[in-house]
Amino acid sequence: MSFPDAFAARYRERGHWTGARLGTLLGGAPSDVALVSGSERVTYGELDARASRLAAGLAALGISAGDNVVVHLPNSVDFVVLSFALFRLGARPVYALPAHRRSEIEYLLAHSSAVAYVIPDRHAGFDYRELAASMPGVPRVLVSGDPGNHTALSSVDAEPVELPVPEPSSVALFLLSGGTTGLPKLIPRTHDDYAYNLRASAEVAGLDSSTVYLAALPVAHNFALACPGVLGVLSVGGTVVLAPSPSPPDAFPLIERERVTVTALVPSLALLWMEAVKFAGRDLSSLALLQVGGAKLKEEAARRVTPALGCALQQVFGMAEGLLCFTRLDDPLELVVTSQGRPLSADDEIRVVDEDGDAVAPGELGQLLTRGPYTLRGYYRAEEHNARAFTADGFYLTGDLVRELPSGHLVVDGRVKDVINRGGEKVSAEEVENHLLAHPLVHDAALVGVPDDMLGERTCAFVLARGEAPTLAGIAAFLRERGVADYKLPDRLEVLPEFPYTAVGKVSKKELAARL
Ligand code: OOB
Repeated sequence: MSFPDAFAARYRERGHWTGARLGTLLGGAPSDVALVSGSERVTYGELDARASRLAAGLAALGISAGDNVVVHLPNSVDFVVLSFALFRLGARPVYALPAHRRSEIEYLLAHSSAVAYVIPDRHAGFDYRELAASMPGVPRVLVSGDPGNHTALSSVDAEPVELPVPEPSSVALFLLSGGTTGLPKLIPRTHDDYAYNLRASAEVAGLDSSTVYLAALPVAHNFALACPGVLGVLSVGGTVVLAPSPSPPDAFPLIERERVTVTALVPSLALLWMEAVKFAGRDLSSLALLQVGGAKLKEEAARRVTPALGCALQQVFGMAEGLLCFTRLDDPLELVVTSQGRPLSADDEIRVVDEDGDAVAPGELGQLLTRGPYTLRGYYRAEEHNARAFTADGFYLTGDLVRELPSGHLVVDGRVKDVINRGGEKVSAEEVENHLLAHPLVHDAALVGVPDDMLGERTCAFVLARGEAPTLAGIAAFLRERGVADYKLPDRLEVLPEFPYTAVGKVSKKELAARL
């Protein structure tokens, strides 16, 4: 589903959509350093040349505009080169997270009718080649690193060729939704809308060619990819330092060595960094800005960021579906620590509504609905779900409960969607419940969020047993066997004789949560 003509015309007229294509958004001079990964330094000239050669190589394999490719790479030079190659080809990366496993990947490959699947050899102790080999019907596999029995990504190489230029209004890539029902939905992002997303984000974060950005979170996630993330930094000619993980032992030496100026974290990692910095003995003085988002940053923690890390804080409330809210660099400190920012674009439209869909009084809590120049109009191949996820006039129902301040800033305060936000990683209750129901000892299951100081929330699986009670270890092993990503495994298990029900006969998750 694309943007209606009248809206597209408006977004062009207002200068948001410029006709830019993502494949050409490299803002540095050829000799400037674009990427740093371990001991490797890649200049803009090299990045540009490598992307062109890879695009030509992919074209020679028969991959062309409109084809979908599942990209399952960690933070690496190949991730960036491949992304630019696909953008130039008009082929569309479907960005899976490194933590995803067989259950998620099988679904993504099938649902997107992917023509190729790109993996690392090993990452974080996991062999992705074995994962690829374990899936029947997997399309062509390309491996970054040692290919084993598959094809090496490095062998996909050809003299650059003239390629048809993609339409700016066409889909450039797919992001995954945190999932409100069952498996993740695919979010189509166009060249027009995503180019605007990253350009406006770069501006609001104050980036320029002197920026050194540490990509600590997975770059397959919208936040580290384009808010402003890797793409935003490259578009203004800055340098991206790719961290293998966001842990202080990996990240701090990189900040010190490369004089990193900006990075982005989820709240649980910000808390961890604020503790670790006391004992790390590392010089983080180059850091000027820390963006925090993905889950709610508590006010008390927000107040500690600048004293602990010596940098400014920018809260980011965003979603892969589009809408991004940022606190501004010149906002008063009180707003920066107590709100989740205000919309990025003057043309982001916001509605805060009650259960009947009617606007609440100004300042009251309600569900956030939004429409705008970089917010999707429909998920990919999900007609039925789209009918529920959008209003008739195209507003997306975020599932988040917010309060709007007179300044236009939003305070996020809960949600109506059945998703548990585990330190920024979104766990769809329905998806996990479906896996639990397949367990031979589980008669019924409900997954509920439990407040947690570090992660914000953890998960608790409530189950009704079929005879013998299952154990947490048994459940975890069973879900792993089914190929479910580790972050979705329940943190806690409670076996009950029966569930509490609501008046209409639904399992009362509210009451279950209250029992913990
Ligand atoms: C980001 O994107 P997603 O798609 O993984 O998750 C979106 C959801 C939001 O609907 C909201 O429920 C929650 O994550 N969220 C926050 C938040 N930022 C995201 N809840 C409270 N406070 C915040 N600051 O998480 C994402 C995408 C782009 C930039 C930043 C985060």
